Amino acid sequence: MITLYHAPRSRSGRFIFLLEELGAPYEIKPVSIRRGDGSGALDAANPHPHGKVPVIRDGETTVFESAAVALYLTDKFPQAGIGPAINDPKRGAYLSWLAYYAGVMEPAWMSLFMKWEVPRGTAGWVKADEVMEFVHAILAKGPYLLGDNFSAADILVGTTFAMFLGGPMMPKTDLLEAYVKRVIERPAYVRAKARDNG
Ligand SMILES: N[C@@H](CCC(=O)N[C@@H](CS)C(=O)NCC(=O)O)C(=O)O
Repeated sequence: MITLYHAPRSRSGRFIFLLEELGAPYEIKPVSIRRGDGSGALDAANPHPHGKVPVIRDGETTVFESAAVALYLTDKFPQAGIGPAINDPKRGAYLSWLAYYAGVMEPAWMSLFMKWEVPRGTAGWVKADEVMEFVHAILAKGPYLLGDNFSAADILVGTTFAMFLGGPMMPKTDLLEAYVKRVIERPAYVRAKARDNG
């Protein structure tokens, strides 16, 4: 049984989506988090080192950081086929997208949001428009980041677009809109949304 530490309307909602896709046995443990608007509080029941979500527990194992949680779960429940296994030719692309999401995409969007200059050669990530150009080129070959295979990388990227596409950080295009639609029309997303809101 996987325990997902979850706060409504946060990054942990994506893991309800993933767990539903995987058909994994799971329970949700609601925790409070400190919100950007100053509401909320640290929760002593949350095992995350900084009081954030998502975190999962699997027996004695604790995993935090979205990309790590995604990889752990898709490796643990391979039968769903949404995380290429170690010898799959798409494994490298899968790992790259998970790391790229955490290490390049999120910092790029946050830099734009905070109006931080991204110095080429030292920042470790690139400007948001370069990220969007790259994602666009990959999805033009689509329909998913790994081509024909929907993966947990689409859960991270697709749900982020679902939330922010059309805003100042992510200009809307027909191609990206169609991608978001493909991701959020999945029955597992609809079930997860109902659990997140309920
Ligand atoms: N890099 C982390 C970010 C997690 C994160 O910042 N989660 C937010 C909710 S969307 C949070 O828990 N914020 C509470 C806080 O910063 O104390 C991941 O991807 O898992």
